[in-house]
Amino acid sequence: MSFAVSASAPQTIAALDIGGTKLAACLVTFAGAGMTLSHQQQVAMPADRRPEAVVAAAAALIQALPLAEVRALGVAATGSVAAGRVTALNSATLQDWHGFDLQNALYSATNLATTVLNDADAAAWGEATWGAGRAEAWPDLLFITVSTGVGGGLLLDGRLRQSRHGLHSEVGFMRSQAGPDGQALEYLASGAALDGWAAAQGWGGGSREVVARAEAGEQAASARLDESAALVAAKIADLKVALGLDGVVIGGGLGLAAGYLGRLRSQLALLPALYHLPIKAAALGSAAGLVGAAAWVMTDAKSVEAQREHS
Ligand code: BMX
Repeated sequence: MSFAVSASAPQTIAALDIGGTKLAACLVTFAGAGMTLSHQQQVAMPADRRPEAVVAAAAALIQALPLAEVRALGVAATGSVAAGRVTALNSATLQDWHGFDLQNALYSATNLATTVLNDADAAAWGEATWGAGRAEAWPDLLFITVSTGVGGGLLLDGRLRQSRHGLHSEVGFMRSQAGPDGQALEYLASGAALDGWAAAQGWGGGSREVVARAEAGEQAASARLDESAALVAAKIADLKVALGLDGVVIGGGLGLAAGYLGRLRSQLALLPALYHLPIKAAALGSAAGLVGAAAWVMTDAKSVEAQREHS
């Protein structure tokens, strides 16, 4: 889908983020050199996480927005995305999503031209163009969300890495232990992994309680967070030397929780200097995916340079 854009006239895009635990939507208006979010709203993911139920809840959220001036819909969705179709890698997050044509389903439900990106890819694009990467000379940028899952988005030479089959930059599905029983990072380091660990300690407050206890100085909680941060830091280190990354941006509910970024930096600092690189917090916070999905719709050239020239 191509969207010719006049640089001067304001353009409003509806944005939708389908995450592990919530659906969020807003309008994103691009005018001259500025970008504004408005009408932000959020609901919990429906208990039924199959495609039809999620599309119905998402369509209701979008239809509640004032759509008169809206020219298209940009979507950030958890799961691997190829040509608008979504496949869940983690079947606890989305059920029965096997190449589901989300782009077409949302187009049919809203009548808006729809473009779908993976949520971490969208957030990477949002942070590179309007967030923490904007002030940096980081053409090779990795975004990692530590949230329900652990997701990744990668810019190489200022271009968002996309693959024909959709399976790319999935940092959470890199394996974390050697051998046939090695678990993927996500099942050890994510918010959902910490929720499970908290429950096993008899704590009802999930990963948030782990963070609160660690901040209050409780040793077991602190060690468990360090373990998560060390696993993520090891992946960052590997990707830095493999890809020549300039910097990393961290997002997600756990990634942006008190103390997590500091733990990540400390764990990376324990490794030899060749693995070191700057790590920043997502400047757009939980809106990174919304902004990125909308910004992606706005530029045909799909390079950070083109996006900056445009804005
Ligand atoms: C999972 C995977 C990624 C996603 C990441 C973060 C699914 C359904 N999702 O690794 O595609 O980017 O989670 O997304 O397999 P979250 O919002 O679900 O945490």
